[in-house]
Amino acid sequence: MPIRRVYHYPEPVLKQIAAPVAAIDEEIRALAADMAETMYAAPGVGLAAPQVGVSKRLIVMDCAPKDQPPQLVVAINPEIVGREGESYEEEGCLSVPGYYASVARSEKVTVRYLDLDGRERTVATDGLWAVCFQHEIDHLDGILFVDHLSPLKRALFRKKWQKLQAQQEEQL
Ligand code: K1U
Ligand code: ZN
Repeated sequence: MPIRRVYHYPEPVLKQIAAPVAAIDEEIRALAADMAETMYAAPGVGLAAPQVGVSKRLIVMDCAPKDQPPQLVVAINPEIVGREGESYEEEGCLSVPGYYASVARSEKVTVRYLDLDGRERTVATDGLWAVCFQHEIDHLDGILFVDHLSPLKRALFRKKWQKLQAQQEEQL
């Protein structure tokens, strides 16, 4: 189960609308296993297939608190089927390392998806699970959390990102 490269902004694959998974076969099982390992190694609480360069509708997540056992969720072709309330939480993204910002999201979301056995599941989520589902499903639609920022904050982000990139190039 190799750890895969995480693609960073502004890689074009992060802007594409990912294709539905047509069949849950060995390739999809291997991709899900690699993504879980990549997420835990990062470390992160979620990862979407486009972030490892695969434009398919598959996400992995584990938002269990650190003092509780891991709770890996693999969601294939996930869809938000219900929303309630509003929340405003700070987010990060493994594809935009070093940048954090508060984003307006629904407070609770109900999500329908297929698990790795092809069973349809519907889960009602809140807290970090709800934020993470919205963040990861956005990735499948080519949307990054910085796309939710106001035009002014997005312009500041682009400036800061260019600076971070320049600093990294200096260090190489
Ligand atoms: O999709 C991603 O880029 C993963 C991202 C998911 C996410 C983070 C915060 C709010 C919503 C969605 C991350 O996991 S960034 C890393 C992170 O936030 C984290 C890492 C370790 C422990 C707890 C959080
Ligand atoms: Zn992300």
